[in-house]
Amino acid sequence: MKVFVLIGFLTTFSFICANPTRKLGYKTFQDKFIERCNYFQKKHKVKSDELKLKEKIDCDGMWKQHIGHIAEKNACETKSYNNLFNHVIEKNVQVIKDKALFWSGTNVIAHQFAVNKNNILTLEDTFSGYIADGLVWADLFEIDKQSDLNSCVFTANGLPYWKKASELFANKAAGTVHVMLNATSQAVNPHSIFGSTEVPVIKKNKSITKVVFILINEEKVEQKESCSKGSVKQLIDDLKKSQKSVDCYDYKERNKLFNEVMTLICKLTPTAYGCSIKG
Ligand SMILES: *[C@@H]1O[C@H](CO)[C@@H](O)[C@H](O)[C@H]1NC(C)=O
Ligand SMILES: CC(=O)N[C@H]1CO[C@H](CO)[C@@H](O)[C@@H]1O
Repeated sequence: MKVFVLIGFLTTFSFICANPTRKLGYKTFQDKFIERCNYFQKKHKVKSDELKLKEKIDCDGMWKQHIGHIAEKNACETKSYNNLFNHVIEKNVQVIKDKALFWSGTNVIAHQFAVNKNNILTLEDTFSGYIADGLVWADLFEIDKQSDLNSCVFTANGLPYWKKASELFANKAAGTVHVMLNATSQAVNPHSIFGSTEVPVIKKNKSITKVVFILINEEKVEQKESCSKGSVKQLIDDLKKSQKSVDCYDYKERNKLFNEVMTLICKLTPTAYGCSIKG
């Protein structure tokens, strides 16, 4: 009896000592992931809701089968997430028509904007984005493996997962899509998720017929790029070659939507370029 207690104690003790960070972060990650997976399905259950999953996903099962043991696979390879996306998530998510908003370098504004508009959805509103939003993938891995992960997981909160999720989002988008970019400097960064992952799918996907750009700038200084200059101009030309219809709005070329975004920027950052602050 005493021996068992002692062994139990030693096992627990050595586990805690050997994996202090993993133990803390791992559990939180697991709990949040499963909890959000269940909550998402409760929240989106009306038939007309395009975020509703086609079939119920067993959240504990999904964790056990596809995420819990991810640390034993190569964290930096998108391949490690193939089964999760190809066999569980993809077949259960619906097409998002005329509502998808892609963003890059505009995290806060894009999400704030999406919250205000019920006809705009970001990746983080969809199932795969929602369940992992803000979670730190490095928490799933042993400390001694973490140095290998610096190249991907630490830099973008689990890049391979987000790469798969973004790819899926672009694949499921249809009709008109919106893109909110940071025009302060290079708006279409080839190393961003948008530039590296979403753009190629958007170009290829024939279901996406129109792309509407909204170029913003939250800094004090004037933006470097516009609809007619820089990386966005290049992308617009490419999209037109891929038979997409394109609209682009910036500080010179405004529409109602741009003005709404501008109002939001000035509310959150009154010192931003183009906001008239008194005094
Ligand atoms: C927008 O781009 C500028 C220049 O690269 C950068 O300093 C700024 O942090 C970016 N804004 C956001 C919200 O990422
Ligand atoms: C080529 C490509 O990526 N096509 C996808 C576009 O989006 C639809 C859904 O809207 C997918 O079914 C296609 O596979």
